[in-house]
Amino acid sequence: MQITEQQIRFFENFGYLKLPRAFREELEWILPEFEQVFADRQVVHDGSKRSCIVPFIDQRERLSTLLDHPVIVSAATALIGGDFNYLGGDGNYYSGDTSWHTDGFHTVGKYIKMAFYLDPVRAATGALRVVPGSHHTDTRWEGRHPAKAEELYGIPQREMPAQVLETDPGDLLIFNHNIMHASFGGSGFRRMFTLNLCRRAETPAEIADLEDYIHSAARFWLDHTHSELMRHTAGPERMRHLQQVIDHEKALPALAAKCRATMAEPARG
Ligand SMILES: O=C(O)CCC(=O)C(=O)O
Repeated sequence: MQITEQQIRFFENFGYLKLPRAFREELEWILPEFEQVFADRQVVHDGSKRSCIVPFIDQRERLSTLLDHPVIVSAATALIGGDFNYLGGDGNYYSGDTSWHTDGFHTVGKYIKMAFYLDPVRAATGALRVVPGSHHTDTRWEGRHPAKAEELYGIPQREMPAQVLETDPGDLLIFNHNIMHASFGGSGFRRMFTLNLCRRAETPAEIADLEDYIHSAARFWLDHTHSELMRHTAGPERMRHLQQVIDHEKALPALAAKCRATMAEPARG
């Protein structure tokens, strides 16, 4: 599947892209592998609050190969360049609504998320919704503040003008980390996992930003961004997407140790 020039332009301008049925054939192994990660980690989700495992695809050899998958590689290459970095990702059983937020806010570099929703999700049942264009770094635009919908516009958050990205299992969603996103009405058992990727950092400002991102994984009590399994099963192509992160994560073990000493449990997102 090649990403077209029009899709690249759409992503640049609106901050998201949907690739319908991109992983339809792989679903027959992705679904049991997803469940197996939760079983292996003995995480029993009871629907009352989000269950989250980080990094996620790294937990299983076969899931790790998603990073080598032609759709992932060609989409990432088109959107952020062929020497993109893999930054880990999460696997979730979501529970209920997710209010409006961004995944950080990067004024340098380019950070994207690829999301696999493993249950059909519609507008009223937990489909991701985005405020198109809200990833642009002009922070003066008040459309970037849907979390203040009540205060700014006198409407509930779920009535903010937004694009609802309804998906079926096998579809792939890609969005810029800066974009405002949310979901409403999802069940207590909504399954989804992600890969976070960024453009290779080149300038000192981009490298500092990459290090900040890497260090933020301390809240998950991680000493490394990627698992041993992910690294040890990597061929040279995959290593291209791991190496810059490995080179810039030296401070992570000490930061994770501090989090272990001060937090009751690893963060859930
Ligand atoms: O699906 C959801 O409820 C939210 C997903 C999300 O916020 C994310 O992956 O960053």
